[in-house]
Amino acid sequence: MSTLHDHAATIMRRSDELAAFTTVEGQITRPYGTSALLDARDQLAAWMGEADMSTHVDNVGNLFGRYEADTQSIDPKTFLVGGHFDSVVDAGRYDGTLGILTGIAVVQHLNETGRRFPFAIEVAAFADEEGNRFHTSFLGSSPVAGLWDPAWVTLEDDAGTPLKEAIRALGGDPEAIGSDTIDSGSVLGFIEVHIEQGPVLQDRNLPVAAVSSITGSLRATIEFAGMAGHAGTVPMALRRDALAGAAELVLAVEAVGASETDLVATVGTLECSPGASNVIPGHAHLTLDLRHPDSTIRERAYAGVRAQAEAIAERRSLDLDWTDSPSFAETVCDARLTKTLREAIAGEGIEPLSLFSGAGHDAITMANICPVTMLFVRCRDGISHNPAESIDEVDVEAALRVLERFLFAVAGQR
Ligand code: HGY
Ligand code: MN
Ligand code: MN
Repeated sequence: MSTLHDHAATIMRRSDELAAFTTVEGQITRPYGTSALLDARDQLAAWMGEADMSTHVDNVGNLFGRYEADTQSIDPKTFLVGGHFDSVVDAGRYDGTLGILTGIAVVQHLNETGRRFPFAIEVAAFADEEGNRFHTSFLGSSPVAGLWDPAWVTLEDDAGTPLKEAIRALGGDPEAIGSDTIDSGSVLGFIEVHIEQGPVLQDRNLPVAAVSSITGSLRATIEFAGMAGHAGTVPMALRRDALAGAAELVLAVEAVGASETDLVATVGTLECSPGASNVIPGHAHLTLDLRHPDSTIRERAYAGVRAQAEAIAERRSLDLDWTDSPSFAETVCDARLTKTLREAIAGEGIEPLSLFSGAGHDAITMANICPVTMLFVRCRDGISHNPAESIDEVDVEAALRVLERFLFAVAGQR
């Protein structure tokens, strides 16, 4: 029988093993719908099986491992523990996967010690949270939480591959996704263990903290079209340089982000074509990610960026194509569940701090069908969305202890 100390070591090892599932050698890059994602899912399913969970996959490609309730419980409800197993480009190895691996480890520990609850535990492994490939958010958890938009099946990635094809590559039926919503009456709650992705826990010398609320975000893909031409012969005054327009917008976005406390605004991708040193760029394509916990401020800032894009296009005689991407609203974690989580943290002798999350998480969508909470784990120097992402095994052990104690407390409340 393994202790939670042993399980923490297993999680560190498994995190390394999952990191090997990548589409780009030498990186961790695991977008939705790829064979790397499929292989990672198979590996997770195998680990779920070792923990005595039955597994199933839904149409969008999420994997669920179910650990049944005790035999006395008639018509038991489910408590969901989860995370995501897609990644950003050149990612770290803990963002998302930690929530799945801690869920599996706690279930395995419960199973090894012969304990079950008056509810089933399902470990939810979401197939797409980052949304990098199709410029989405929470593609995996959206249908689960009843927030699937059927129009999304017409989305394409930057190479023109339809989302439908990516769904089928994971074995799903694009037309059936809408029917995969979990009945909210059957779910008691959702918890995700996630790296903090910020420096506060390190600064406070704490291993874990509860999450009080999660920011909201607005996103767009933006295209400027001008006129490609000869870099040596077209006079400056006659140019319609799409990249120069995009460059102006990048700086405008930075200024908007800096204009208000807690507002952040990022251009994370910028591409131009045709892309040759002696050709004036005729097209520029960029993405906007803008966040603030208050929707009024967020929407005002977003409208401000759009107005600046329009003004730049007008002044430079460029065509502007602005497309709103799926965005997410700010979410407050459930007060009762988060109180239970704080008590579990205190029960482990750790000061029960609550943190705000500036990153988006599947708890946002899951809050549509059940109470949600999150446990943050300290990460070194707050670095995330970066291969240097790093956590300590001893903090993972603390997270496992808190998670298990939390589940016992939820069971005690039933
Ligand atoms: O973008 C986010 O906040 C998250 O990491 N998906
Ligand atoms: Mn992330
Ligand atoms: Mn994440």
